[in-house]
Amino acid sequence: MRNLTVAAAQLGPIQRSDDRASVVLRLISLLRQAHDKKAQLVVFPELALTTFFPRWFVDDISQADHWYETEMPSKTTQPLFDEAKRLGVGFCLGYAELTQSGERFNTQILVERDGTIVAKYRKVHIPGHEHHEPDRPFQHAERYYFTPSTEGFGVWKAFSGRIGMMICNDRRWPESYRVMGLQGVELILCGYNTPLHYVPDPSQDVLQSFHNALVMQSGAYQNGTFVVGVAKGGVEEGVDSLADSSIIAPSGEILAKTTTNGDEVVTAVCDLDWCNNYKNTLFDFDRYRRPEVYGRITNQRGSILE
Ligand code: CDT
Repeated sequence: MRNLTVAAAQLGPIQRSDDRASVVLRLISLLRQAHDKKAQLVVFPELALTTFFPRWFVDDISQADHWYETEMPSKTTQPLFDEAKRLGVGFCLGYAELTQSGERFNTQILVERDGTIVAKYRKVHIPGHEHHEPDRPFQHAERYYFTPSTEGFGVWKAFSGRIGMMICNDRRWPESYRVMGLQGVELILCGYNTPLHYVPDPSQDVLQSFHNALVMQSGAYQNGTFVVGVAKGGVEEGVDSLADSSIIAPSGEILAKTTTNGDEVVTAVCDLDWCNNYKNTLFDFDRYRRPEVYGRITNQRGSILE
């Protein structure tokens, strides 16, 4: 048995007027609640330090610089690192990153129990639109604010297991899980901000909760891995977003799930050896996969109709 107690630390809304320091206090409170529940690793949502700012468009992107982090930890986020180290708890945190060379990424880091950053992941699948769409009730201009990462999906040895990360829209793509599955991933950490209203096709609105569970439970089962999905939920600046944070086993079963759309912690004991029940049987990749007939997966992007 390789038991790791993992916490999904869901956030309720962060309004535009909420400053970083107040958000960091909320994160520290969640960290302490998770520690009280014996958590060793605490997972926070995507863009956990600010409101989901891609819902607004600015003509000059430098006007949005204040939403991004230029260093990690920073003076404002250092107290979170300090408290995590003091408690001996690791964490995973999503934030907007502005690099020294001016690149903008939607980023998630993994921090070990000694306070060191052991891994950084930058979002691969960037959803939404590039340009201002004034007829929408709210923007989802992630493709304006973030460059898609070309680094792909890594898996890191940490917390006595193999840990991978993905961010929000990545969870809807089977390739995200599979690329990590092929590196033996045992625990995938995923923060998300998912508006309940999907502007391009509102018929999907009532299915948001179903689709969220569908993709993460399938990804877990088909790759024999735990998946932790953590929301920033509730009504943020008038936009209602999905909560439903959950911890999913390699069997595809949900082990823990939040019941509110506010700040909330749920935990589960994850025996990472459970992954082998799937990795060594039905999903023994080396025995059963047929990569020689999967060429289209990497050779083409869109469908080709003949
Ligand atoms: N943050 C993020 O990636 N959200 C998307 C919303 C749908 S695309 C407008 C998601 O896949 O949940």
